[in-house]
Amino acid sequence: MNKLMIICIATVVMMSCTSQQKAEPEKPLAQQLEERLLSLQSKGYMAGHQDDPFYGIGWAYEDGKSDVKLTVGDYPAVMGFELGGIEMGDAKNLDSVPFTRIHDELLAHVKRGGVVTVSWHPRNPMTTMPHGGLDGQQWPEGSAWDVSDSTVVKNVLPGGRKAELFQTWIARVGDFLESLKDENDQPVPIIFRPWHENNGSWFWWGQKLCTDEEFKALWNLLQDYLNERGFDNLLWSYSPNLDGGWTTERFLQRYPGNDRVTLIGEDAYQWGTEEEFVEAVNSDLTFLTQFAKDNGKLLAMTECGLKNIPDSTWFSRVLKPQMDKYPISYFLLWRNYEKEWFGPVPGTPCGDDYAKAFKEAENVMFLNDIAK
Ligand code: BMA
Repeated sequence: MNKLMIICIATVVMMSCTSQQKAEPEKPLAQQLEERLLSLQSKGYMAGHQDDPFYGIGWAYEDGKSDVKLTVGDYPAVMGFELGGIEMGDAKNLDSVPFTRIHDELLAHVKRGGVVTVSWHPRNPMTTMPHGGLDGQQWPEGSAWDVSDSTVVKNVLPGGRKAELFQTWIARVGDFLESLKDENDQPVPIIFRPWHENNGSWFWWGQKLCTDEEFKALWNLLQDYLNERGFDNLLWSYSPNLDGGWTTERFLQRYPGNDRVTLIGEDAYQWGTEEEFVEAVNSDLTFLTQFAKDNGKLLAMTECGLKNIPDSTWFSRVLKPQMDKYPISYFLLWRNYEKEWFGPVPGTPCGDDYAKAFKEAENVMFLNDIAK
């Protein structure tokens, strides 16, 4: 054997060792996302927007368009998508966005390096009709906001009158999530945020609509079902609503458990005065920061905003200073729907204020700041 052959054999042996080392199973996608979010936090927090690529103020369904992009020249780092209606097998969600479009835009955002989060406002399984909303139902009858009956959660649990129907609903959620595959036919990481605002009583899974045990059983039913289907790409997020007075005891009453949640946060809108909002947000984020730290959880402002932004300095004066104080991973402004908008409106004073507050800030990340 000459020297060259020995070198060749040695190289092949070394290479096969290295490839064996590399053959270790990949970490679950949700864990990879968790680690990415943790590492991004060293630079600050991400800007997010619900339904960002679908429509904005004065436009709808124009490829590549986004009110955040029109305002600051870049997409938000985080985009939120909504599944309400998928449970019925509807072609469009409750906000009239075609599911095919949700599918494509969610994947497009992941492909460009963005982070995605998914919420679900399912109809009321006790009162909804086959074509929910279209058979003469009066809003909110039959919707997620139909709180006319406080036995809904109990009835979707095993043994309940709607248990079987509910199984078909969560199966459709599973099917849609399963369809979210990249061009290599691989699943993509998703922050999944079901049963939100559960400390309020405006959804059928809310505080006064079910017991703590029923709520937890509802959470577990959906989570266990999706886990059994093998999803390892869902990073589970628990987000009640702005409260203003969390105590550990009360927060734990409906908290699904450390083994079931990776990210905690809350939905915080300024519906009343600025002073009340600022006080409640600070009280809650102080509590949530400590809880997240003690329990090894990520923290985010999972929804927020001031409806129609009547104060054009709100982003810089009210929102940004509060977000700066806490170790949040992101904040997600709700959708820019013609009749009700929460994100920046391009070419207006609130848009300029948003750009000045967030785009020019060192500690706030948009897509290009996080894309690999
Ligand atoms: C709410 C509003 C509704 C919408 C729902 C789900 O807060 O924006 O108009 O249907 O979220 O996206």
